[in-house]
Amino acid sequence: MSDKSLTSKVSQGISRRSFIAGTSSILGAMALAVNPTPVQAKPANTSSAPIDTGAHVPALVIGTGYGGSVAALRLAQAGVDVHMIEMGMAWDTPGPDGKIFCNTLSPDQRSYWLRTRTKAPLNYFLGFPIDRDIPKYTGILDAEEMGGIIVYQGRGVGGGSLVNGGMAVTPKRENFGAVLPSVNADEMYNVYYPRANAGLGVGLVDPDWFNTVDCYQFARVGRKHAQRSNFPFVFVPDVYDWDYMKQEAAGTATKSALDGEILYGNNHGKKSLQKTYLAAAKATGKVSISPLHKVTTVTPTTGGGYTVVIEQLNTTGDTIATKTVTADRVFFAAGSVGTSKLLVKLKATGALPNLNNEIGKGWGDNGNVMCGRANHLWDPTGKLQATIPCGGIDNWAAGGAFAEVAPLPTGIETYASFYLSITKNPNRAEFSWNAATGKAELNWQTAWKQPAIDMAKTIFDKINSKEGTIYRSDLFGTNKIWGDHLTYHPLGGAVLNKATDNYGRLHGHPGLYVIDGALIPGNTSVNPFVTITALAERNIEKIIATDL
Ligand code: FAE
Repeated sequence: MSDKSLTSKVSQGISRRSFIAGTSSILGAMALAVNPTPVQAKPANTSSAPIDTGAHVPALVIGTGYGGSVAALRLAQAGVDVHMIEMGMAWDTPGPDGKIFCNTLSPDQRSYWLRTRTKAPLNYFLGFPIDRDIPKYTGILDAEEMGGIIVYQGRGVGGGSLVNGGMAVTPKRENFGAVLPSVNADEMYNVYYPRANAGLGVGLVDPDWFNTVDCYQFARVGRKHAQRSNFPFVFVPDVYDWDYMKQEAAGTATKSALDGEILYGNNHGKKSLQKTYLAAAKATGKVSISPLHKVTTVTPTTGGGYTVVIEQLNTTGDTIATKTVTADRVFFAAGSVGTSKLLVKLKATGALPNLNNEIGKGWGDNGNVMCGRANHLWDPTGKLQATIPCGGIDNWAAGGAFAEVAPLPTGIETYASFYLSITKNPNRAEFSWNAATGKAELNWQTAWKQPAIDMAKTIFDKINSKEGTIYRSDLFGTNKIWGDHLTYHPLGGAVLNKATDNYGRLHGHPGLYVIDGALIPGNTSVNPFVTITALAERNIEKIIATDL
């Protein structure tokens, strides 16, 4: 199928007007027009019957995040029937309060995946812990504790797109060679990044509006401090519907980003995958989704294809049925951690004995580290803060850090500037199978964040010195400056051209593919989901053309 026909087909099920042209760099993105029209598609309805035991499907996709959604849409458009298996909930039905998602400031059972207490990334304020008890439930955000790091991930139909900040950043082209060394950059920047940006509905904040509106005062303070220390401040595209946010600010639409909604889902405004790729996939009539279903085993079937064992869960996480189905092809799109954990288990237990020794390797945290700065009283950051970040400080070339100016939407004036830095941290970890516990483990060490801290300091030590300010030490504990205990951006574990061929085909087992963040060797230099989407677009196009 040609690029042109694929591009034209993405718009089936979604208004073509809702798409804008893609971008090839952060700076280039500043020239983008603001998306004029909100996405028209309704969230994907996942109420079709879940998969039955004994079923046979031509293509089974494990996970409904970025990689899985791209694979499902493109396979369906090529005429293939697809079934997607998702361990999280559908997130298409309002709760008793009339809302699908709960608020960041008042988390209830919907907030966390099978926890009895919240595990907020920023878990202290003024030195006091802010986590609270909640009923155990298959909530939307998983804070998965993997040895020396907590890996935050979205759970539900839409994967990470349900919980993330929507920052949709294409790496600068000069950095791409280090991101995906075996991939042709010309193809990515001419074809697949634009296609991904269009499919995701990426847009840029209106700079004039940004300059005046209360809810971005925190970002304007961030810009002022960056520029006074001679760092470039760049606007960063996002998948939030900026027209909708203007209406929120004007008081003519129900508030979402301006009401603290983000970490546990946005009820309005954010163009999650449910409104873009998954809506288009459902509109083909060839894609079904089984929420609250978790894949546990994949083995070759005698005579060809694969046998897949799936556990059906209830909302407290118990297995209520075990189903066995067969598939001609299986796409691993369970996210970097989900795909890596499955593959190391399947290799070690002999279910997929021919997988190679690269499985589980090359895992990185995208160099994530967070910090806050205490501003002077004449530099308030505003008690109303949009939850959607839209700007960053670029010191990648000189200091190895790209810092997004993040909101602290507490509803009160904090005089704090808050940042998530993506750094060039070179440390990589490996998943392995522990037969005694029956679990996959990751050997990341907390101390491996030190290079990330050092790189972030190239920005914030300088700004603090220039402004006469200090780091906040009350946000991640008592007297703790750095949020070095977590990542939002897990990448790697089944690296492209190592664990797979250069298009995601797993070595040793024809018909098995990896198509998610597990392919990317640990760092994208910016926020990762546009790169995950673009790589999936590239790989599925090749797979459809040559394997089907
Ligand atoms: P992902 O979206 O994680 O989807 C995997 C899906 O597979 C999930 O829905 C899982 O529930 C499901 N799954 C896992 N195991 C199984 C199994 N065994 N059986 C069935 N289903 C399974 O994967 N990135 C950005 O670019 N910009 C941002 O602003 C940004 N902010 C973030 C904020 C937060 C709080 C978090 C958690 C992440 C953020 N990210 C951001 C990262 C981004 O969401 C992430 O890189 C992508 O979602 C990864 O996409 P994948 O397709 O690899």
